[in-house]
Amino acid sequence: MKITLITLILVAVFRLSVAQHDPQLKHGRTAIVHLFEWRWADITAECERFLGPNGYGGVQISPLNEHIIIKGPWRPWWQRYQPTGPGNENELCDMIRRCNNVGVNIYVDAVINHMCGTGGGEGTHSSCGNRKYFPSVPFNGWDFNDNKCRAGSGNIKNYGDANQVRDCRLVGLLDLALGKDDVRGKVPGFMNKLIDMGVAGFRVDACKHMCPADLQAVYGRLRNLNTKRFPGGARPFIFQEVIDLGGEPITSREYFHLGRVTEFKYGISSPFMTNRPCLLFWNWGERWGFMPNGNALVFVDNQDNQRGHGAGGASIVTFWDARLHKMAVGYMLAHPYGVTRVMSSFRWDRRFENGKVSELEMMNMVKFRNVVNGQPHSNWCENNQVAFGRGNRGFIVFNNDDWNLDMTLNTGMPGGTYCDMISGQKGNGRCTGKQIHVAGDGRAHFKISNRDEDPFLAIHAESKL
Ligand code: AAO
Repeated sequence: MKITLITLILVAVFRLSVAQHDPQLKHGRTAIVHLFEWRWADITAECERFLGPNGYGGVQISPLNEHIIIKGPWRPWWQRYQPTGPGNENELCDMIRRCNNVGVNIYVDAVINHMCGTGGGEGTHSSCGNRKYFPSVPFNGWDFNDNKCRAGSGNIKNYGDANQVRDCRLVGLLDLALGKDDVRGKVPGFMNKLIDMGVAGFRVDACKHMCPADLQAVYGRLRNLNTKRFPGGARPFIFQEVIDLGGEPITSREYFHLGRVTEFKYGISSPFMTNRPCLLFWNWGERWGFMPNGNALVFVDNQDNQRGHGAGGASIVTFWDARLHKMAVGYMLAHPYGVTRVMSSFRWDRRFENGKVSELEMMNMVKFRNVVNGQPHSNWCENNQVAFGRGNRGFIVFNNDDWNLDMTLNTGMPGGTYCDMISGQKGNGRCTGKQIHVAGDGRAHFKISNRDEDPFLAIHAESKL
């Protein structure tokens, strides 16, 4: 009996430690897109119309829990991050089923650290407020950390104090006592329902504010993925939001064994935002102090830092500078490091969160990433003109200088004529955009004007005529 118990524990720990890092992507797909604030019906349509046919691997959807309604002239996006109870999964079924049908996974943004703000207000489905009473879960006053918090205000004031960060309220949000078994027993139930419906995993919000041991207890209660959609024994993909730019007692490393972690150092050091000599970018990745490749979930910007919330501030490229943003996202999708997430957001007037969703899609670069997956990374650069190859399967060239790029470079690719996938497509045996002729020795001549709308070129094995 004793040996069996030890074996079971070891198997459980091993299963937990290795498998939640795998995004469970299908059919050679490699990239995730964050359809931030998109309605479920629009996501379903996008999966079938665009994401499935163009090789996207998955969608991160916004939190689906019941949430507070912020009264006022406009509904801020962040009201979704103030739960008042579990979500109404029925609205999700169709989306999850139809996206899975076209090879696109669904990852749910799970807000499990807290409930709504103490400001109160009416929830989408139930009331909220500092009474700490949430009948639809149910949670009551005993299920929060207020008695553990040592900060006078009850809120986190000092990120240098790990106890405050873990036991006090993040921006006033009622902090759940996940250290209590009956509290953390209620979280997996909500997540397991989604797993049974066919989701592939979760972005877990505000993990810095939860103890790794508590998260391990929650994740350990998650079922394997639905075998109608995924292989037997497949674990839900977990990517944990931890903002770690150094200088705080809580670090990303504490969460590595539980799943992947968001690497915020990646976005703020995008080659197109730092004026560091390009030669330094040849080993951009772990050698720059980023977390190990197998732990990283990477992105150029996210819903927070494109708005000045969270980390990164002015050193983040966003769609406000579309030219730089497209190059930064193109660089990310061409580069081998991490599991990549493209931000699909919406423009808004800086004064209030309004406006229509407009997609900044990099579908051809997603295809590029799929085609070069697993290939080594070579590098060339001069000033702000950067190029790199991915084995003999792909090559990309950027001109971020104030003058033209006019170079012959060794692509490492087989000779032939290739369609540039930035200025156009390959279709009906011809290129709709620029053509690149690669000689038998792999060398090709590239010309990129610094006045081009998109001053970069990308070719890959499947864009060859
Ligand atoms: C809203 C209102 C609040 C109000 C609250 C309750 O804005 O004024 O008090 O409701 O009524 C989102 C919005 C929040 C919103 C919230 C709830 O962004 O504005 O609050 O919904 O509606 C920390 C957390 C991180 C968190 C980030 C925003 O660690 O997990 O704050 N992000 C997630 C989500 C986010 C969401 C929540 C969490 C809450 O992505 O969308 O909030 O569910 C340092 C720390 C970071 C810390 C930041 C906070 O970062 O290291 O851990 O993030 O400070 O600003 C440099 C430093 C970097 C530093 C950064 C910012 O870059 O190197 O370390 O500066 O100071």
